[in-house]
Amino acid sequence: MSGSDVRLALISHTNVGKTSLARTLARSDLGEVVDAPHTTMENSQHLLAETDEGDRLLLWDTPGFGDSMKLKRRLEQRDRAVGWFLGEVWDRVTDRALYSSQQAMLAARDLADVILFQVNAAEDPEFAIQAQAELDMLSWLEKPVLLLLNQLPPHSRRAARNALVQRWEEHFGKPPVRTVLALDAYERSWVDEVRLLSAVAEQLEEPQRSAMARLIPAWQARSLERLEQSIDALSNLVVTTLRDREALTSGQPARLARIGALRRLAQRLERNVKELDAKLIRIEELEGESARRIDTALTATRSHGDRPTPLQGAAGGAAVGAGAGAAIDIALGGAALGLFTALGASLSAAAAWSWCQRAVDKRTLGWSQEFVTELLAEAVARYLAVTHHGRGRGRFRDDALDSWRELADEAVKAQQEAVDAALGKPDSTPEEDLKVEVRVAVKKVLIAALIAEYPHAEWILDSP
Ligand SMILES: Nc1nc2c(ncn2[C@@H]2O[C@H](COP(=O)(O)OP(=O)(O)OP(=O)(O)O)[C@@H](O)[C@H]2O)c(=O)[nH]1
Ligand SMILES: [Mg+2]
Repeated sequence: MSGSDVRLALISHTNVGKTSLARTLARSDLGEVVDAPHTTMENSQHLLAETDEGDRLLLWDTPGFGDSMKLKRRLEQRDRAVGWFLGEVWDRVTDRALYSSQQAMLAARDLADVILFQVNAAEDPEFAIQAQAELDMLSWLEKPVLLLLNQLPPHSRRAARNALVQRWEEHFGKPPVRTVLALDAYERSWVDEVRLLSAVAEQLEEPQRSAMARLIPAWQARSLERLEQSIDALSNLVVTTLRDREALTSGQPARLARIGALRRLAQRLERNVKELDAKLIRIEELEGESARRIDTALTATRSHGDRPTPLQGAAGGAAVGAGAGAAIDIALGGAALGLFTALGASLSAAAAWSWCQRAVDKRTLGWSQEFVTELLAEAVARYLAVTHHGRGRGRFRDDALDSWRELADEAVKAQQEAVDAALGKPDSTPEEDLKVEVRVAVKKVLIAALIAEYPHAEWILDSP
């Protein structure tokens, strides 16, 4: 075997988020994460990726720097005696800060080819004096440093991230820092991860540069495999929903028959959406669940929009005196809670018909194309929320969902033609063809969303 090791070390002031990022990148609940200084006390190595050629990508989690300004002053007084400092024996209990700083410097000096230095992006770079002192000390080791911004404002999209990167570049974009990247352990995506690895590759010499050229495609291939599996999951939901039919019970007043059929369709849909969430979470190797019901998700996102969507318009018009939420409730499961009896009568034909339409035989009800298009956007938002959820944050919760809906809507709109073509004729298209066509459209929408968020990453989305 002719492979090489590429070694990365996570270094930062204590409590910035090294272990959280290590968990996210290694996809495992390694180490200890606590909101307190000096939680991690020893250097530990984790395997991120390997190749058949015997290359290994290794990540070191390290204890954080303690009082770095004081330490730097002391080292400078001793004529930059890093050797002295690293040779001392510090008590890990009584000299926690010095012991941790020493471990960090040892890892940076002896265990790393590239240093990943994290800073809390909530700090103002102009006043980040601890980080400056730490970078000064690291610069004595003459190793390449990548500056990673974490703890970004929740749900920061492209423009906000770029602005932060630019501001930190202005202050820290000089040696030893080679590159500044936004990489939040809670909300990064696999596209960010591949970009991080390619930034690492740029800093390496042979033979590690070649090792990285083999490790990156391995990482990328695994990520793209997850993307393909997610596309399958989304496509299945769309095809199932497009073809779902419910018979109108005969002998009932027309409106009651329609509401009954709609309710049964909605219950199945809710189950299928939960199943989609569970699948997406499994594909990303996370744990957790989506607690929210599909009706809440569909209505909550609607109410933020400034344009009334077909769904909102229909619901608003339908529920005279009852409110849009109630109308949706009635249709999508509220009935099961007994609201049906109380409010059922206020559900007008308009509401039911905007989501549903009679099939050609006039005796069965199915979802309308408009509704399935809404559902597709919702499903894309769910994919984006799950794939951005970093393991460092623990179990998946769907509170980031709404923040992805706008991007999902735009991506659907950008691919409207493909979406319309795929969803337009569910009854006249053979099922196998329908599956293929829907899959093509879903993939186009997902890629459009990812490229809108990561415009410089088109190459990452191409198969290696
Ligand atoms: N919002 C946000 N919070 C984070 C992130 N990473 C870590 N945190 C929080 O920061 C705190 C410290 O996280 P750790 O991962 O333990 O930090 P560390 O750098 O390993 O800390 P030490 O081992 O003590 O030096 C925790 O409360 C985390 O929840 C991040 O990317 N985003
Ligand atoms: Mg730690």
